[in-house]
Amino acid sequence: MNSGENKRNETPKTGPTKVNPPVRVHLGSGVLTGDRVQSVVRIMADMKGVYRDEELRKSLDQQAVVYRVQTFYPVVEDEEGGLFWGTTFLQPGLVGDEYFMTKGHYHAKPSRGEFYLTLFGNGALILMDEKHHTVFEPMSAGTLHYVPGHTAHRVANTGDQVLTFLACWPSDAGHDYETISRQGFSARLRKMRGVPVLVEEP
Ligand code: PAN
Ligand code: ZN
Repeated sequence: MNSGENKRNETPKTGPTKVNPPVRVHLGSGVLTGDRVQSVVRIMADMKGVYRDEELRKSLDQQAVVYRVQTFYPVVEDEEGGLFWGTTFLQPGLVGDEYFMTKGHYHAKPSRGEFYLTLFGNGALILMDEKHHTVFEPMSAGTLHYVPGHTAHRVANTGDQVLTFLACWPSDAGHDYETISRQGFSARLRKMRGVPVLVEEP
């Protein structure tokens, strides 16, 4: 047996992640089931400093669910070369004239991009580049959004039903919430005469 054959028969150090039973995306709801799926819930109390009117936010039910995220972790966090998959369920609602939204973040490894795919509802993907230029892309069932690297991203629910979207991002992307919590986005999405309008911050 030559060395080449020996090498072929060696057990690889890493290999496909076995998931049994398979992870499922329930297409009627977006719910993920299976091994290695974890959930986080964000309630109004977690949204400190996110809205223009912090006093109003504090006066609302602090236990109200704003969004839930389910994530499938086939590899450990920070592993280079892997991917994660998630579903976000963002409730409808307003804090003054601002829609319920996700906290928003840059990736901790800023070059890492991401895909979002809207399943249900209507919303807006708010994107800000590192020069603090902010735009938004309308979200509705079937819209596919590419979040480039070096771009902060946040989603607002502009509709009256739960906004459900799928996401896929690199396992070494990480989440930098701190920069957004300190600086915010350079524009706010506000409901004006019934429609979402991006208003630059002073
Ligand atoms: C998404 C988001 C999810 C929740 O999976 O993490 O929509 O938003 P926040 O993380 O800003 O609270 C994603 O962008 N992952 O990278
Ligand atoms: Zn992200």
